Amino acid sequence: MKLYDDAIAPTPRRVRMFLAEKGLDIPRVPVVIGKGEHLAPDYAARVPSCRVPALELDDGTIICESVAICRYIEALHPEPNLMGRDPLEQARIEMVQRRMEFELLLPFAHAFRHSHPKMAALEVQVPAFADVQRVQAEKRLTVLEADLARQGFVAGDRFTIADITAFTTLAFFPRLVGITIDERYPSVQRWMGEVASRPSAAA
Ligand SMILES: N[C@@H](CCC(=O)N[C@@H](CS)C(=O)NCC(=O)O)C(=O)O
Repeated sequence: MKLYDDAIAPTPRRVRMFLAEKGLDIPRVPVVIGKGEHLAPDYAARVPSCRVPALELDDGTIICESVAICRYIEALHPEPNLMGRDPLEQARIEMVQRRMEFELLLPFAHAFRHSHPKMAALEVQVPAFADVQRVQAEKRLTVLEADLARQGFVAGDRFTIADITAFTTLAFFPRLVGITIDERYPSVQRWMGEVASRPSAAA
């Protein structure tokens, strides 16, 4: 198995954190987005979406999409559990994980991709869309603040894949889109500090 990985981009970091939580170390092949390596013909032949991360199995099978990769890893290495132990918990974690992806990550990612000069080569930028998405991101932060004021982690009382999605989002995008996790978000700050101190955050 090997993981096609970019050291800076937030989505591959989701998989690296997930693997680190499991205590797994899969060989990594760097694909540097900043150098356009994800668009190179040999990578595009393997991974037609030209995105990272991608997991290549020993028989050459490619799995794209960070959550699909995590689900595969979770099935192979169930402990420590990050995606739910029974059908109800799996549904609850998936519910929150999808909300973190669609409602938090995507607004931040769109705001970044449609406004940051470094993304101009990869995106047909629509600055007004970035502005709208920035507002959405701030609104979702407020909801997250309320959630984290009453529970320890994003999906409840224990660390899950939903925390990884939210943490890697908030560790990367806010300053790039002019949003500060400031005193308006004390519970988000508390939780960010706790997740940042987990060994997996170094991944
Ligand atoms: N939904 C995909 C998103 C993958 C993705 O967009 N990765 C970014 C890096 S964070 C990428 O490869 N960007 C290259 C590009 O935009 O051309 C996943 O979860 O794996």
